Amino acid sequence: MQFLCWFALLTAAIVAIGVGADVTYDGRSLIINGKRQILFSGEDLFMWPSLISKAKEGGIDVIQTYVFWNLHEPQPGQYDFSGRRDIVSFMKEIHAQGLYACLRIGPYIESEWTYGGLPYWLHDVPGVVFRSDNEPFKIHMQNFTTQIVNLMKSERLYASQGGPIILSQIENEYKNVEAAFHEKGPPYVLWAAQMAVGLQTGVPWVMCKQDDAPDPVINACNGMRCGETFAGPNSPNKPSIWTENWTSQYQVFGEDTYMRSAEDIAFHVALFIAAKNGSYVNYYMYHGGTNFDRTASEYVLTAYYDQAPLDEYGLIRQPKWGHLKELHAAIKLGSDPLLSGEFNTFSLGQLQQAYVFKGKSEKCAAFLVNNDSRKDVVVLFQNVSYELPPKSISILPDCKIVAFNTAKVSTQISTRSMEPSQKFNSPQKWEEFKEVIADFDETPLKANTLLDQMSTTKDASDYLWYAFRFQQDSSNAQSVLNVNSIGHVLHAFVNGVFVGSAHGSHESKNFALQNAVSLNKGMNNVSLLSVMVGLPDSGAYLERKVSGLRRVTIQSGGEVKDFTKYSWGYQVGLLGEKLQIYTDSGSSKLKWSTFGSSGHQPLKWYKTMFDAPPGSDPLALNLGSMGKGEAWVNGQSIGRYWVSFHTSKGSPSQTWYNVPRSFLKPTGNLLVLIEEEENGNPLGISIDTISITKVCGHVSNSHLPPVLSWVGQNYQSDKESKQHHGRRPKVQLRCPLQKNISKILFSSFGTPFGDCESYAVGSCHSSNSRAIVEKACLGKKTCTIPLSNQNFGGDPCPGIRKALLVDAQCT
Ligand SMILES: *[C@@H]1O[C@H](CO)[C@@H](O)[C@H](O)[C@H]1NC(C)=O
Ligand SMILES: *[C@@H]1O[C@H](CO)[C@@H](O)[C@H](O)[C@H]1NC(C)=O
Ligand SMILES: *[C@@H]1O[C@H](CO)[C@@H](O)[C@H](O)[C@H]1NC(C)=O
Ligand SMILES: *[C@@H]1O[C@H](CO)[C@@H](O)[C@H](O)[C@H]1NC(C)=O
Ligand SMILES: *[C@@H]1O[C@H](CO)[C@@H](O)[C@H](O)[C@H]1NC(C)=O
Ligand SMILES: *[C@@H]1O[C@H](CO)[C@@H](O)[C@H](O)[C@H]1NC(C)=O
Ligand SMILES: CC(=O)N[C@H]1CO[C@H](CO)[C@@H](O)[C@@H]1O
Repeated sequence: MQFLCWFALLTAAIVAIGVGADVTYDGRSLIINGKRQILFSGEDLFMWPSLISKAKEGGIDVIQTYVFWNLHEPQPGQYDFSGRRDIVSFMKEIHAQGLYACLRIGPYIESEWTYGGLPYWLHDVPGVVFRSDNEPFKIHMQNFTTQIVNLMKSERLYASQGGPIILSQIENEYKNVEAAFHEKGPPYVLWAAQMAVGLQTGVPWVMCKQDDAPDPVINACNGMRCGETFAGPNSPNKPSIWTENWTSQYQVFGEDTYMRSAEDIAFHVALFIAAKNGSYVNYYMYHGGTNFDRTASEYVLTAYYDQAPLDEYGLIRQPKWGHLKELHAAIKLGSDPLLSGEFNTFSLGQLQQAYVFKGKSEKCAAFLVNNDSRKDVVVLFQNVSYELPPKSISILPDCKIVAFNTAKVSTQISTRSMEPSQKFNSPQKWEEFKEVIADFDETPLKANTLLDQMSTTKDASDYLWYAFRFQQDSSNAQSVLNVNSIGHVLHAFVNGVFVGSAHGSHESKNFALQNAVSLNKGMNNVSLLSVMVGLPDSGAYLERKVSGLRRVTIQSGGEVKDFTKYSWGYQVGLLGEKLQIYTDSGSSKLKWSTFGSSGHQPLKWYKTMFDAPPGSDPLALNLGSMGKGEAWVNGQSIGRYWVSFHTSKGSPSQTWYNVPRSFLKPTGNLLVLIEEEENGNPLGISIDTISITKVCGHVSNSHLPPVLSWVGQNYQSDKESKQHHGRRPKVQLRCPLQKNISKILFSSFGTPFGDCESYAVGSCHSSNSRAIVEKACLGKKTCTIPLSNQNFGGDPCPGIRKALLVDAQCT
């Protein structure tokens, strides 16, 4: 019933707008309006109202977000807070839904965002050294931070003014690089803290991973296992805050998805609360979304944390979302003793530990931890036996009844499907435009050396042409072109003919291209297109990082000609980019050809029109037939795609690319792609709808609170156990919005084999299983089926622990 208190508190805060909430902290937690708080926070990059409400329903109290300097100040002194950049409206939406906000200003943010959020123009400020005790950097950092804080203040968005913002962050994981800055590091930390505090927001500041954060800035933990790794606040007066609990991991092209289970996340969150006095946990990410445009950093995928509790498309990912929701509720049931009780810990066995919080008036909450990753154990706690599955924590909000165990997932598992809605398989629908291969003579910029790609393009494009020409005395078919590059992809052309491509990876950025080429007698033109897949986002001295070609040689017969120091011509970007041919107006500036008229060759633009698929399901382009490039819908970039870079398992890291419905008109939408590779085939593209099509629940008798199933003298009747939070095991199914359960694919009460991915009837199976479940669920949006003999018309196998597995289709 903490939830009621919680909402009451917020209502009070909203009514009290103008008066302002007082946000302070002590060694236990943040204190808002004099009240201690345990807070669960969800990180997200630009969530829409429905996402905020799904987060709230999942037991999230705080929305934490970064501020992206390079989005908001694209040119020095020119600020942009329009459209997706409207951070004020975002804060107001959070407030309107009764949640708090944590604003991570940075302004260095890393976050797999291009250049770590710093605008590229900062690189060209004379004498600048990023993130150190360096005047030019500090001036710009202070200006931007002040700009954001003043904007928030002018809209009265700090909790101290009655707004939602209860915390702000300055810098980001600086400890990782501090040593590299030698004597310029520590004074910068001190300066950043004082500068931030001096802005007088009326709410606390945090520095994450900065164990020496200067007072009164709170040092916070980032990581996957803060319950084990966090050394704790650096002062007894500061609370234990976890700003980034990675719900999975960001993904790069060429790598497989990292799956972090709901059980593992729940274990570490419960441990942080129990063992580290944790009072604030933020999920990184709760919703990641999409790196539209060219905003992802080096090699980082366009989809960002699709494995988060709310997936890339904003759909609820189960069981992660539901399991964490139950965890939040269980922890909050014990808020009183947790926040004001006395703490004790004692051993329950070799690898088992109890963490007990005893409050006034005998209120008590306990966490029973089994750190044995293989064995199920039974422990005795206050004379009662509890069964603890391997690597799990049971939460007893009253020190008696288990409200939650981190390893027992009773939430349904949902399956997401992509269904083609429109195919683009007709050649008549497409037009194409062959990108012009840059030629030395035509290049606008010349230099007698290989230039760094970043300082040449200034991030205006991923593409930089490096061109040269040379005289060859004889024609020689045996020549070999050798290029060494550090960023990130290379396509090579000799005399206008494609000769080969090569690329590096997130792990190894150096790569070489080595291709046989045939040279003409006389003049030869070599054009090398170097392509970056995002700027770097981390490391010390980011401003010194360079990219692009490092060495170029041609071997002919026995002779090696080195062109590294030679007369080079440069062109930033492609012609199609310059003309913005992906926009309505730009696409009419040139003559498109019929599809297929220019044969197979890399570097082609493709264009088609399409109508928005009916309905409201999220949409994505299936680009599985393409190679590498970027795609635009009505002039808006939906990001880079790269499906030809396969993972070790032989599949693309990302096949589907999010197309928000807000980018679309009902009819006549313009789709344009630049395809860099020869084999990309737009005829295989489709626009797909994305939805949850299947839900499955699997619970067994072991989901009963252990006091019921294990200790004879403590056995309680069904009637009694119902009073204990209604926690009788049951399968609960829920189809997403606008969908009902249309078919029961499998149902077995007994001892079914397997799990929700593959299953079969076991030796014990109630013959009523299907009929009972169909009756309860068919045609409904949600249904609940209790796991009880009574419900299934009798016990199919007395004396045996039973389970119920139901798999259902949603349409
Ligand atoms: C910083 O902000 C101040 C006040 O807005 C302005 O006068 C100054 O030009 C800015 N400095 C830089 C380097 O942008
Ligand atoms: C948690 O708080 C208790 C009581 O304030 C203290 O004894 C204990 O050391 C703290 N634990 C950590 C990990 O900070
Ligand atoms: C659990 O065991 C692992 C590995 O043995 C150890 O690293 C970790 O610190 C332990 N955690 C707890 C909470 O005891
Ligand atoms: C546990 O049992 C012992 C012996 O029966 C008894 O003395 C003690 O009071 C009991 N403790 C609790 C917490 O019930
Ligand atoms: C090389 O480029 C020059 C200048 O555009 C052109 O005149 C010449 O024909 C090209 N040579 C070859 C072999 O393509
Ligand atoms: C789902 O069921 C409800 C009530 O049973 C019904 O009103 C609704 O039309 C159904 N929706 C679909 C999409 O079948
Ligand atoms: C992104 C990142 O730094 N992930 C780290 C998260 O924590 C795990 C385990 O502690 C590390 O292995 C990852 O590198």
